[in-house]
Amino acid sequence: MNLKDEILKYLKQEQTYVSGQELCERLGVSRTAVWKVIRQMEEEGYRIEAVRNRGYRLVESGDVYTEAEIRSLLTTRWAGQNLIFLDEVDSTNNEAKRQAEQGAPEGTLVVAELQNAGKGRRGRSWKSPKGSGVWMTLVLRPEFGPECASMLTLIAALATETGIRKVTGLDCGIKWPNDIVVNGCKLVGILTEMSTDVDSIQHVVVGIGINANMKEFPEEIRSTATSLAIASGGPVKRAELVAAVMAAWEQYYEIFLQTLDLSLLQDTYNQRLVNCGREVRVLAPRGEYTGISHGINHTGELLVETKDGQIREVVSGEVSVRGIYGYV
Ligand code: BT5
Repeated sequence: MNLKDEILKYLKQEQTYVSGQELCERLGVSRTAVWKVIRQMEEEGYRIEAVRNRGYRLVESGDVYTEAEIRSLLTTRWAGQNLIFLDEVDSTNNEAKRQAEQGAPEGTLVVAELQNAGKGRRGRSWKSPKGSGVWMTLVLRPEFGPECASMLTLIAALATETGIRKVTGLDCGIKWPNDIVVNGCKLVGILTEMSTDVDSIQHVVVGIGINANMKEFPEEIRSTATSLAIASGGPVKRAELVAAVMAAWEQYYEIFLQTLDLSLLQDTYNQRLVNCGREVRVLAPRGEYTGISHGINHTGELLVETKDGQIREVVSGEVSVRGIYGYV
């Protein structure tokens, strides 16, 4: 732990005044060193009260988005414990792949303030401005085969939805396979990419983009995108979101590993699926069709009942699903 991590942990733990002297003694550093870190923390958005003869007290923090703040909130055993925080990157998925190729361990999490080439599926772009979103990617080194990889996107959606609900209380839902929506607009996008060797996985990267504090969007996505701040009426603390999503991820992923399918998670997933029981339009490469969605099966395919009563198992990756009248 570096000095900032330690001071932050200490101030959070105590919740009352901690004297400069005590910090110096505990951490074995000079008063000047402590003072410098406190100044830096204030610049990052922490409000720290300094009272003569009593010491420092952490009053509150706004949307402080730093490595130390995320670390201080992580409750996981492995997910996100190897944390890489960057001010700017092309895409956290690309960086996670570069890290994985250099041997980064399972659970490595790349987080960036800004992506200058954020990616969606099939070459689409993902808007990732500075200061308002959670752009992050988790590295996995699974032992299961490539056929299981598409389920990871669904687990990520479940974890992200759980994390958002915990931090904001917002009633959002999953739009199969890779979106989270609220009020009919897209709040989160997920992009899973894998690198394989003949028939085994070398590594998988699971990228999650959460629109947290944006107040507006560029013209081309204005009618389909939204943010947590818009939907919940106020700013959210992004570090809390990262920690809550990682906690939920670790829990769901470990359940998934017990069976290597979604049989234990399917019911929870279907409860949170916005397009369950509704008429949907499936945009498949070989044409479009409509039907009633009945939720996912134990391997994550969406079950769609067409007019003739036939149940089709829609495989993610090939298709987009829309509501009959709009995006959801
Ligand atoms: C996705 O693709 O939804 C996957 C997005 C994954 C983003 C994360 S951020 C961290 C990690 N690093 C990356 O580079 N990517 C991942 P898709 O279903 O193809 O949707 C893409 C479409 O969503 C675009 O064509 C736009 O129409 C729309 N879009 C772009 N940016 C958006 C935003 N910030 N919010 C809502 N919609 C957006």
